[in-house]
Amino acid sequence: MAPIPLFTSPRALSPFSSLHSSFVLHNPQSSNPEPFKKALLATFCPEPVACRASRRPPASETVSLPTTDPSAVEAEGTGAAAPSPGERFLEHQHARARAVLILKQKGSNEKKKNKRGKAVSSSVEVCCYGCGAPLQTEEADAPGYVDPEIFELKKKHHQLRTILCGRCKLLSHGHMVTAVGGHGGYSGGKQFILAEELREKLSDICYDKVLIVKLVDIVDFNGSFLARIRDLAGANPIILVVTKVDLLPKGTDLNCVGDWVVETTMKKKLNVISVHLTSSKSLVGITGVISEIQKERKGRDVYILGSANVGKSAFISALLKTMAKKNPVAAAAHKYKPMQSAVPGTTLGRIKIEAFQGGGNFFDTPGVHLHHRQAAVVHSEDLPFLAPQSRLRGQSFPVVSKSNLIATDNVGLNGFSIFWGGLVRIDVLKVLPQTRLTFFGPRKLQILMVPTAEADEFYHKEVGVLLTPPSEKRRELWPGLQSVRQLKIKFEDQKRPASDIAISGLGWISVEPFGLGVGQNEFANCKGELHLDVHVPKPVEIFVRPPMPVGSGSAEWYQYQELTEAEEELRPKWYY
Ligand SMILES: Nc1nc2c(ncn2[C@@H]2O[C@H](COP(=O)(O)OP(=O)(O)OP(=O)(O)O)[C@@H](O)[C@H]2O)c(=O)[nH]1
Ligand SMILES: [Mg+2]
Repeated sequence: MAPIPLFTSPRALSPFSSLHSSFVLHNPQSSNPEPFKKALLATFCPEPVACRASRRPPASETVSLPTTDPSAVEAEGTGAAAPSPGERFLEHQHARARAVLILKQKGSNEKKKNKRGKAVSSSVEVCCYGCGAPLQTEEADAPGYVDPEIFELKKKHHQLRTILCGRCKLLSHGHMVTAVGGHGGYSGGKQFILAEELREKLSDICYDKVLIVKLVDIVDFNGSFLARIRDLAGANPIILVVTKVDLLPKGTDLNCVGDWVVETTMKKKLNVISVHLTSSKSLVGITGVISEIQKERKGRDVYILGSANVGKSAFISALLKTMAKKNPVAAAAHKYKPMQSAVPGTTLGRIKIEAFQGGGNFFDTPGVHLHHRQAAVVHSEDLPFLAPQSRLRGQSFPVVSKSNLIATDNVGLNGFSIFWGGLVRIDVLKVLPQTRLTFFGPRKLQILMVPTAEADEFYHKEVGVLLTPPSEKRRELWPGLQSVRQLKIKFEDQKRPASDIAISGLGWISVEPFGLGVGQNEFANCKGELHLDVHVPKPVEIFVRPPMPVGSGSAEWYQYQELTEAEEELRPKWYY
């Protein structure tokens, strides 16, 4: 796709009015009415939604992109169509190769043969096609477990390649089975693999000549960016893929988001060939990435790298599904595609996937577990809270009314604290009466507002109850929000948000200094800074960044950088 032309236009702010006095502000998605008895003010207003995309990708790229109904996705490891003779041949070849490997290893381990008789040694390097963990028949709770009888049967029929381990089967049914321990909120145990061990499995990629596809989650752009990717990738070329763009608020113009991503990537001094905005659910951008990979790989293998849970395995599945239309090798590989799940730490080993006609492989890899993301402090059972299930909708404070100002005491959010579940607290110290904070993140977290004077007591009482995660079971061991960052956010422009406050592993808060109806004089008088204190669990990182242009209207306020031709030439192009 050709580069997208630059576009700037003045921004029209959404109608905005505010009202609040004191105590709890509610989230209408909650079914529990009890806390709201106390509420003197309580509603939130989602971001207004109207599509204003300034430019669409060329028809050649859009027409061929099928959309996917997630509910219609096949269960892992099952295929609707019967295998073709070619696929059967490939399957047979793989099974044979793996069986030979087992026999070899069995021979060399003859003396150490398992005392339990039939059990297969865990050192046998035949891996589960879902997660890449070595298959084993000893520890039922550990990754890679297969019933010994099934293992023998599959081995006999040369079908070891078709084995999905017990944990992957549970994951495919929506269970949250963590396998990565010793990191953050859960202590780990015998059956856990350490985050450091997973990272170690990536340590030799930098010595090979490969093509790297680095994935970043758009909902947690800064938290999942993996700035030190060069430690893993070495000097190998990198294609940057931004995942989950289907989750962006309705009306978002991907042209603006693409430019924003390129700007941010340039600031992080990461050199990439190109940037792709994609969704593995709707398949947006997938054909573009496939063409780019085919152009750039030049016979090399392709490694998919990224932080845990950014969507690497889902992305490979989307690639295979799209490639399968013209490529029987990819079609065969798609039947045994890697497992995807909302649990960070789904993939536990390198998974080789033969996908290119004429040779060459994709490698799915274990995600890098970063200590500064919320997933590192939240207990594994509470992780579903962190995963957005559907398109984000901003929740704004103070409350926006479609009509007019309902009332105002002329202090705005000053003197209030806003809780984002039990994971974030924002004390509003000094803002304009019209300042608006809009939260973008998983909808399962309630957003509640109380006067700052009562915030400590409120948190103590409601953490694990109204303020989740942590869930009630975990509140006793919950360390609390020990880290406070004092933010001074500068603003100059009346017509655009000042900044985003991004919370690693969760989402972000857009800070708009002004609402509608502020005249030039008032603007001139108020010019300055906004003061906020942000509390989070200790290791969690807070990023203050230029506002991401999302939602309807963002195309009007988003400012493209003026670039010289030379600068334009140096910048990576973005596609979707
Ligand atoms: N809405 C949406 N969800 C996605 C997309 N890609 C992945 N997901 C979801 O994100 C979660 C993580 O996806 P995975 O593919 O397992 O992520 P991963 O990077 O392989 O994770 P690890 O193997 O743990 O490192 C799953 O619940 C996916 O369904 C996407 O494009 N859109
Ligand atoms: Mg994975």
